[in-house]
This record gives sequence, structure tokens and C-alpha cells, in this order.
Amino acid sequence: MKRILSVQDISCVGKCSLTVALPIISAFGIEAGILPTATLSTHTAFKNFTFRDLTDDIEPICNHWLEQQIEFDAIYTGYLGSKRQIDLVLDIFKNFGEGKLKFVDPAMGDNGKLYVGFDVEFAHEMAKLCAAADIIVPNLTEACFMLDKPYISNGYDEEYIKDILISLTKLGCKKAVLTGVGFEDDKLGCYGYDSESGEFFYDYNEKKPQSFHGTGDIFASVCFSSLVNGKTLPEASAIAADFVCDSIDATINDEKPIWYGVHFEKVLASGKYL
Ligand code: PXL
Repeated sequence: MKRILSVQDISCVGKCSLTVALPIISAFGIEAGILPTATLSTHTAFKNFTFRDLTDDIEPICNHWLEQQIEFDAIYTGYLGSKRQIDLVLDIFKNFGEGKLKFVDPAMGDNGKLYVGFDVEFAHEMAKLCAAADIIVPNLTEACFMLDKPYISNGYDEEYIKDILISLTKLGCKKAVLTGVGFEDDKLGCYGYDSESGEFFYDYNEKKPQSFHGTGDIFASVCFSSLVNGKTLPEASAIAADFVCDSIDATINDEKPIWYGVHFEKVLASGKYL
């Protein structure tokens, strides 16, 4: 059985980061080792959340794993709370990631804005982690902040997207997938680039009437799990996008505000993607 490591926070309520990654990775038949970077009462879109920083635990945990000769088949990082945590994850890549898939979701913003607590300096630091990864899955906002490029919310053309993708891989990673890309008002998808083959791919679905919190984490978790299970990046991205669409469909009639996330559990339990 494959064992992976996912490094991100635990937001106790709000369906994102590890509360999404753990069930999805497990359901895809992969052992999910975790390294929680912080514990929050909710994710940061709720008001007055608590935040316990776990940075000081990271090195001792990793040292114990090294001592026990514990290995991982792949590493997946998501939301990280500080620049120091990014440096520590770079060490984790060195110690546990040699020759293994290193997959980075630089979760730090959306809709042209960084999440609460992040600034441009943090985005530049995150770009260093992306440089050390094999595959990255930023949304357009995160990519623009990392590259100091203007964020255009809609009405852009393929050249704008291709230029961003090429610039992302020039950071150092081999492949990049940009999420939340749409060239028509009623379509939304992901645009990928493999710098080794020079090939681009685009997969899109009908745009949903509402966007929800945590869907980037669901996309990343399904995409990563599918890659670990042997799918190609275009295949894994398309599976992940479909999974997100089904999760939104399962939620759309709910009364809860969008920051409560989507009912990905129903999609997992349906067995459609397993
Ligand atoms: O969904 C990304 C995410 C993960 N973790 C925390 C967050 C967010 C987005 O807001 O606040 C703590």
C-alpha cells in the first residue's frame, strides 16, 4: 500500500485542508500520513477563529520519522501558516522527497485577494516551495501573487494563461495546473502545462451558479490521489474537476453559507470516483 505525507493545517470546522485531504486520500486507497501545521477552530473565512501554531513540533516529528526510517511515496502540501513553515517544508522535501512526487497546492488566496494573515512577501516565499515541487496547482490569484503578474478576473485570453503557466514552471517545477480558468462566462476549468513535453491541456465544465469555500483543497486532494494511483496529470485534473462539480451539485440547495464548504462526503460515498 502506498503511504503519502500531507502537510497542512487542521481547521476543525469548515471542510478544508486536512479534514478534506485525509478522508479523500484514504478513500482512494492510500495511507495518509499527516503533519498538522496548526490547529484552528475554523478556517480563516469565519470570524474570530482560534489559531494554535504547531511549527515547533515539525522538526521533532520529522526527526522521529527519520530515526524510525519511515518513508513516504509522495508528499502533498497545502495551506501553510508562516514563512518559517515553508522553510521547514523545504527541509521535508530534502529529507523525505528525494525521487518522490512533491505536489504543492499554494493555498493562500482567491478572487484576486490573499487570505487573512498573508502578504506579498509570503506569496514570494511560497514561490520558493513551488520551485522545489514537481507539480503545483495554484488558482489564478495565487499564481499572480507568486509571479507579480496582474490578476485579471475574466475576459483574458489563452496567451495570458499560457504565459502564467510557463512562468510558473520557470520557477523550477516541472508541471503546473491553473484552476478556476474560464474563457466563456458559463464555463470554468483547469489549464495545465507540462514543461518537459511542452504540452498544454485544458479541461472545463459548466460553471456552477455559486462558488464555495474549500473546493481548491478538494481539487488538490483528488488530483493528488489520482496521480498517486497512476493517472496522468490531464486525467487526474479532469477527475478532480468533475469531483468538485459533483460536490457543488450535492450542496447547492443547502441553506448554509458558502464558507461551510461542499458535501464532498456524499460524492465519496457514492463510489463514483473510487
Ligand atoms: O481552503 C484553504 C484554507 C486552508 N486552511 C485554512 C484556511 C483556508 C482558506 O481560507 O483559512 C486555515
